[in-house]
Amino acid sequence: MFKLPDLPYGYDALQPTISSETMRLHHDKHHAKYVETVNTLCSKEQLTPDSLESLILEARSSRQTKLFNNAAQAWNHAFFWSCMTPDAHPLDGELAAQIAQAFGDVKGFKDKFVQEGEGHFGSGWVWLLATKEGLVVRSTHDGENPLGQDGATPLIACDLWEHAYYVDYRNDRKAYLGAWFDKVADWRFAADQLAAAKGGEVWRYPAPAGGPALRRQA
Ligand code: MN3
Repeated sequence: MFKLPDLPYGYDALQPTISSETMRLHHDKHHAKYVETVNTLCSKEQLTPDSLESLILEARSSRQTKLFNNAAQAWNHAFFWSCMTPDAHPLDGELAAQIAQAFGDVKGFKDKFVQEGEGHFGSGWVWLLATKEGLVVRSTHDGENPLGQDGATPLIACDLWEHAYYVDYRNDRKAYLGAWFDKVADWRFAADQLAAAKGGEVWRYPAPAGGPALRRQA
């Protein structure tokens, strides 16, 4: 069984950029429902995955759409909570250097990230990815995520679904993206992901409890 991870900060910690009302709905209702549905589907199909990551890859390759969408959304949201902090720190170090290489400078990167997110039609996510060709900004539809896609490592992601911003920004996705980038995006987390992409432990969803590991001991 996969657990819904707690937020790494309080519901009100990201105010005024993101209200506690949004965080409560987003974490306790939307994210919780994805995790619950994954567990229900796993029980029904008698699946005992070692990790959410392996389940996502398996569900994608076997075209189990409902399982994939819910597993990927469970992962994306936990990743997203880790991509934000009440204690935001400017972009610097190796991450800033690679951003300069790919986008000219931080402003060029912000413009690209916000434009990609604003221009993305419908629900999805906007990502900064580390690829073999350097850093890229990419958006994905609905629950889709970059795991297992051409070796890209996600460094940071922003939720483009309306539930992520409608309470606070109504239809102004661009304002949401700009404030998110400037005020709450955790560039230290992104920098850690970049370092890990070169040989280390990238972020992973908490391992399922009561799963295969327990049975192996029996
Ligand atoms: Mn969401």
